[in-house]
Amino acid sequence: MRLSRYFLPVLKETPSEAQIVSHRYMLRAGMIKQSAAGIYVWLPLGFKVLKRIERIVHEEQKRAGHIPMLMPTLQSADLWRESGRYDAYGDEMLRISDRQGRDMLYTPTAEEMFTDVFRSYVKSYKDVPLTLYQVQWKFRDEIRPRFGIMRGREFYMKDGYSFDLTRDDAMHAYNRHLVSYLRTYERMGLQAIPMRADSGPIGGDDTHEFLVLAETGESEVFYDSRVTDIRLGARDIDYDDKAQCQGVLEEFTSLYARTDETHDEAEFATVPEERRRSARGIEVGQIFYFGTKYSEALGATVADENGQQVPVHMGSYGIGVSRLVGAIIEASHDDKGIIWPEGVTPFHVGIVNLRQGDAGCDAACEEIYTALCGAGLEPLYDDREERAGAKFASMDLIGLPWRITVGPRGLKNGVVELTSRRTGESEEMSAEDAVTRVAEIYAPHHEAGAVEPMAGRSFHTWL
Ligand code: 5CA
Repeated sequence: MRLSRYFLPVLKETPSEAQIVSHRYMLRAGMIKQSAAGIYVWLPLGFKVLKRIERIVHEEQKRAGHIPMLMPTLQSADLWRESGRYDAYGDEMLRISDRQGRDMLYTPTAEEMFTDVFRSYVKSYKDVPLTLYQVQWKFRDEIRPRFGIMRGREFYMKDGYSFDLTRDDAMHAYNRHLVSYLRTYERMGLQAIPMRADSGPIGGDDTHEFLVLAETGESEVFYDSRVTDIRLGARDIDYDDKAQCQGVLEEFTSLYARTDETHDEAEFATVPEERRRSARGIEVGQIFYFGTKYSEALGATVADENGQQVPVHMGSYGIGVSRLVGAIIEASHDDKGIIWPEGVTPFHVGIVNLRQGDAGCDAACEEIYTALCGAGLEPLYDDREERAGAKFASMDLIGLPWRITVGPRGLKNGVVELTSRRTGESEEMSAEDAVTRVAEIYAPHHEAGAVEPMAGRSFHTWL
């Protein structure tokens, strides 16, 4: 993309309404624009990051064997009356009536809808286990929408629902989700710690929230500092292997880590004092096992091996896709702007032409641009007639992890400059070497997503 042809409405002033850094930078970098309280326009740059995050979520869900589909956002109240949640959900549910006076609602979550699909088609134990999911807009009429997209009223969520014959199988679905979530967040350059939590209006006994530690987080958390040393890394996971998934869950959840809702002072006191931490965190996902709560209410049963009708055991699993955009910025920025992790960056590398209009510089930039595109990368080429200082400031603000700077002085010596946004370190090298280096940096990220059924790169191959 050439910046002269893009739409990147960068702001010079710091917007006064933004209280936390991610909100400030998202507004300044031209990623979002507020439309109403807790409702945002996703401008091109923000939309791109949102889609990068969504893609990783899809890839990891697919890898774990889960099946994507899509539910309507407007749903009939009748279905929610069956579960009892139409009345129980309270003011967070946006209720609408259509021209016939029928009660409708904008989906705040989708347990009922998925359970209804299941009960309509699945009749036998042979058709489970089954995990269906979607990435879809949700609406919750939050009392205090704040921090930009972090606590929005409209937000983008991945929500998955598992259906199993037995509790034991359902616990495997729960464990499998936990493992797939760890991988999902790590690919985004985040550490999200699973913590024992409270289930709220979704219900159920077993639930973990995934928290990214950040001073601006809304949740208060308590943990053993050793949990921050554990990584999933590149280990091979067989998602059908019950023992392996259970083992990973134990590894990640044996140490003390809880949100304030389930915090237990007495148990916390058994953690050696020097390892006890209390901090704040951003909740970027939550998984629930709730047994037969919805399947019994809605009559989602299957015939077991003896022909007996039994309600299925269920769980639901959420990832805050739009909230992740903010969480990643909270975890990765400096005083000049955002620093995108390679896994989610909107463009892989910026090209800054220090002397636009100079034949040599223009030609070198064009060559680098073409070579990067040829290597399957997406560069953002700042080809505007602007001062070098202004170009650098915009690049730093929007936070691309790598920058190639092309100027007349370097070109005389046959070199350009490759700069890391994170460290600020620059290295001179030939234009060819810079392209090769950037391609090498991104190779593992391409591979991570290159599982067989979605090896291609177009939108449709996510699904
Ligand atoms: N049905 C279950 C799991 S699919 C569910 O709704 N879970 S949830 O309520 O925990 O939401 C899932 C995730 O969505 C949360 O972990 C959080 O990251 C995100 N989320 C929830 N409310 C908001 C909000 N108001 N703004 C932005 N993200 C939100």
